[in-house]
Amino acid sequence: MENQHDTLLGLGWSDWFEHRAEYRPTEAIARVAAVDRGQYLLVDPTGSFRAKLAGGCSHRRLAHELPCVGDWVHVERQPDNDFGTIHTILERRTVLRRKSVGNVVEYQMIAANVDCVVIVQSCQFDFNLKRLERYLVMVKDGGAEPCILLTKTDLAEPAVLAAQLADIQAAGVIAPVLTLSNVTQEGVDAFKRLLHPGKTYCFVGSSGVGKSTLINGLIGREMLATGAVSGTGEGRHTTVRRELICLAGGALVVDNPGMREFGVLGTENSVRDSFSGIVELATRCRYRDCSHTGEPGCAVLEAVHSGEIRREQVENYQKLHEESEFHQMSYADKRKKDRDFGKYVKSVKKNLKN
Ligand SMILES: Nc1nc2c(ncn2[C@@H]2O[C@H](COP(=O)(O)OP(=O)(O)O)[C@@H](O)[C@H]2O)c(=O)[nH]1
Ligand SMILES: [Mg+2]
Ligand SMILES: [Zn+2]
Repeated sequence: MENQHDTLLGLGWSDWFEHRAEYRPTEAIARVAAVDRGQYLLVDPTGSFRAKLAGGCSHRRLAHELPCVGDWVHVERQPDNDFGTIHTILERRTVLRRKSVGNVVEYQMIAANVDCVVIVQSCQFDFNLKRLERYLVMVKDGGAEPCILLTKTDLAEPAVLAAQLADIQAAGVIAPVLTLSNVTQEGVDAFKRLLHPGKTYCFVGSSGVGKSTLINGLIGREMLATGAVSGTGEGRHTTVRRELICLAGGALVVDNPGMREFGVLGTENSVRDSFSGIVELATRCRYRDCSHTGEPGCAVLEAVHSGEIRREQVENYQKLHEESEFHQMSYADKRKKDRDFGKYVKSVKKNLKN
C-alpha cells in the first residue's frame, strides 16, 4: 500500500511516529494546529479543516488526555462534510506541560511533539536566571531540546548583555544561547539558521519579549498580533491562542500567549511583582480603575512623560495584565472572545496555503 505518511513529513512527521502509528482504513492522520474549547483546527497535506472529538465526552477527560497543539491524531472525515471526527491521539514523542496548581496528577498541556523549545527572554527588564532555569527543567522533563534566546539587544548596553550571557554560562547551562534584535535585525539570520524543515519549534517566555514580532518576521508579514498598545486603549492585541504555523522554509513554529500558562508569572501578585514600579505608581492615579491610557491625573503616564519609566514598560505591563485577565474571565466572556474563531480559522487557512 502506498505510504500516506510520506506526505506528512513536511508537517513534522518522522520515523518515530511511523513506527508507532497504525494504518486505519477509515481514518487519516492529521496534526493539531490550534485548539479552541472543544473545537480543533487540524492540518494535513491537503490543507486545514475543523474537527471535533469523537463521543463529545471531552469534559470527562483529564486535560492531558485531550488533543493539544502539535498532537498527531487519527481523524475520520466524511466526503460530504468538511468537519472531521478525532478518534485517537497518537503517542506523544515530547510534551511541554506544567503541573496544574493544587492537583498532583493533573497536567496542563502547552504543546506536544515539539522538537525544540525556544525560551525567550528580553535582555531588557525581563532577564531572570532562576526563571530561565525553571523553563529549562520543564523542557528537559518533556523530552524536547531547549534553546535560549535573548531579545531586544538594541535596548541593552553591550556590557549588560555580556553580563547576562556570562551569568547563563556560569550557571552551567549547556543549551545554545542566541541573541537578537527585532528592530535592528541583528542576530535574526543566525537564529533562522537554527530552524530546520520538518522540525517543530515552540516559543515560550513572558509576554512582551518579542516572540510574535520575531515569528511575524519569520513568516514575512504581519500575521500574529503583536503587543503595541494604542494611546486610547483601543486596538490592543494579545496572543491568546496557541497556534502551529508552517514557515516557508519548512520549519513549524508554535507561538504562545505567554507566562501565565507556565506558572512562571502565575498570579496577579507576581504580575505585580515583576512590574512593581508601575503598580506602585498606579496607586497614585486619580481613578482607582485607571487604565493608564489617557485618564486625567494618571500617575503612570506622568512618570512616562517625565522619563521616570519607559512607555514600553507600561505597554508590556498592560499586555501582561490583559493576558493574565483572559485566563480569569468567566466562561461567557471567553465565549464572546472566541466568537471570532471562524474568522481566525480562515486566516490560518490562508496562511497555510501560501
Ligand atoms: N526595541 C525592541 N522592541 C521589540 C523587539 N521585539 C519586539 N519588540 C516590541 O515589543 C513589544 C512586544 O512584542 P511582542 O512580539 O508582541 O511580544 P510577545 O508577547 O513575546 O509576543 C512590541 O511593541 C514589539 O514591537 C526588539 O527586538 N527590540
Ligand atoms: Mg505574542
Ligand atoms: Zn493611571
